[in-house]
Amino acid sequence: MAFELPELPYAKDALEPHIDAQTMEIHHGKHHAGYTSKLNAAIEGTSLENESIEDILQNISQHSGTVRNNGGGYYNHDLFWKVMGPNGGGNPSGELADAINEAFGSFDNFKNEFSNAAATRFGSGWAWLIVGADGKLHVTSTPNQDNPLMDIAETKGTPILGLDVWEHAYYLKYQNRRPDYITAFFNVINWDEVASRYKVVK
Ligand code: MN3
Repeated sequence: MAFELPELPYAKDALEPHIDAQTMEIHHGKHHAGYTSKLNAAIEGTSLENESIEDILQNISQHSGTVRNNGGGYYNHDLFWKVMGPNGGGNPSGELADAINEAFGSFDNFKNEFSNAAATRFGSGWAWLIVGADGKLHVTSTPNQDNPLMDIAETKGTPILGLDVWEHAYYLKYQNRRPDYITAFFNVINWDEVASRYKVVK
C-alpha cells in the first residue's frame, strides 16, 4: 500500500502574509510530493509496504538512506502542515500550557529555546517540540529529514510541533533571514492541534 500525499488542510494562501502562497505551493506540491513518491518507489515490493510510517521511522537504522531521507520527509511535512493554520498564533492553553510552563519555566522561555534551536540548526533540518520517554516536553533539532521518532536520533521522543528550516521553506519570501521566518512561524502555529497531539502522547 503506497503512502499518499496529504491534502493541505487550508488554502495555499491561508498563511499569508507569514508564509506566502508560492512557497506553500512549491513546498507541498513539489517537495512533499517528491518525498512521497520517492518513499513509495523505495519500499515497493518490500515488507515496508505493510508498515506504518511511524514503525518504519522507529527502525530507520535498518533501512536505506533513501528510506531515511524520504520517509522522514514524508512524515515531517505531514506534521508541519497540520500544526499550522490560518487562525493560528497566540499562546497554548490548558494542560499543554501547564506542561510548557513546567518544562521551560514560561511560554517565552520555550519560545526562545525553540527559536534558538531552529536558528542554530546548521544547514538543513528541523526544530521540534517533543514528548520524551520521561513524559516531559523537550526542544530538540535534527539534520536533513531526520526526526526524533528515528532510532538514530540523538534526542528521541514524539514530535508534537515541528518547524522546517530548510531554505526551500522560506527563501522566496525571507531569503537568508531565517530568524524572521522563525518569528513569523509563531503567528501561524495551530496550538489546538499541538495540544491534541500532546494529549495522545503524554
Ligand atoms: Mn520542507
